[in-house]
Amino acid sequence: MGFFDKIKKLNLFSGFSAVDDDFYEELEEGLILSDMGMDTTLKAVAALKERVKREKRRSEEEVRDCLRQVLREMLEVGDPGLRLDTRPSVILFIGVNGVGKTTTIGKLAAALKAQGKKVLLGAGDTFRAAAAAQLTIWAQRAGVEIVKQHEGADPAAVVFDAVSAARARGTDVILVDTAGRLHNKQNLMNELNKISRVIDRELPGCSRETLLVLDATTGQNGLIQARQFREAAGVTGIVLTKLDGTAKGGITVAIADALQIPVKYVGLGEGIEDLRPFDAGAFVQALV
Ligand SMILES: Nc1nc2c(ncn2[C@@H]2O[C@H](COP(=O)(O)OP(=O)(O)OP(=O)(O)O)[C@@H](O)[C@H]2O)c(=O)[nH]1
Ligand SMILES: [Mg+2]
Repeated sequence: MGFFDKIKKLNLFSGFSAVDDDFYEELEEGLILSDMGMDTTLKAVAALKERVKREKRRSEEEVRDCLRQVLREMLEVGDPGLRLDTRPSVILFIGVNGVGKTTTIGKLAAALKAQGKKVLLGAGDTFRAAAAAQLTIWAQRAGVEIVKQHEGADPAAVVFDAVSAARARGTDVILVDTAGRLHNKQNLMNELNKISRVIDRELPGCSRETLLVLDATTGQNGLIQARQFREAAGVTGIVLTKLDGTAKGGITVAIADALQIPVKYVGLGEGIEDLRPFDAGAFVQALV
């Protein structure tokens, strides 16, 4: 069983008898039900019609294959890899509360360590005491170092400390956790900007990723969040969590298409192994 098999296959071809208007209508409904959203669904179906006609496809398997290709092209909107060229490089994790930021950091720390990289976690979520405690557990599980301060500390100061520690210790990658919830949205955005400025100042020219973590089960709501964060924080990639067991995998295409930001990782469970680099080909194979 491949890793992406944890994604539920969409039931899109149950009523297939021929490529006709009924088929396309049902397909549209199926895609919308999978949280692909109206705009992206219409775009995908139009592209499929065009392709099926051009390539004279008829059988269910041929049309299925065309759909896979259409979705794959819509998913490939940028480099899905991480840019980690400098020592240290920095990856900032942002997103609203509960989406899976801290868990994703733990999983990614373990994966990067397994690649031979020296990893340091920065506990930039100082809003709740429990946040640093949770990240500490993940640091232990992954066998990596962590820099933290007391509850209520300035997250930018934590990042400053993490950068200093990373320099002193020859760390390859710093993974920075952030708070998902603050007193209000403006506070949150100001805080992210401040963190960003500290990184710019302390590590000019460093490789840097800002990964927006989105919970796949929140559907189109995730898109709204993504738009807000994109404007405020210069997102370089998406991590889509909780794709395990949801029949809403279409949200992945909606996000890539609507935001034109590459999905870089997907979370398919709560365990340390349950994170994978995003592979559009394998993903559409599992989805369709
Ligand atoms: N099924 C499943 N659960 C996940 C996945 N990723 C995270 N979770 C769970 O989602 C819950 C929230 O995860 P956290 O990592 O604490 O989320 P967070 O974004 O750090 O939340 P805040 O710190 O409150 O902003 C936890 O119970 C995780 O185990 C995933 O890919 N699949
Ligand atoms: Mg957290």
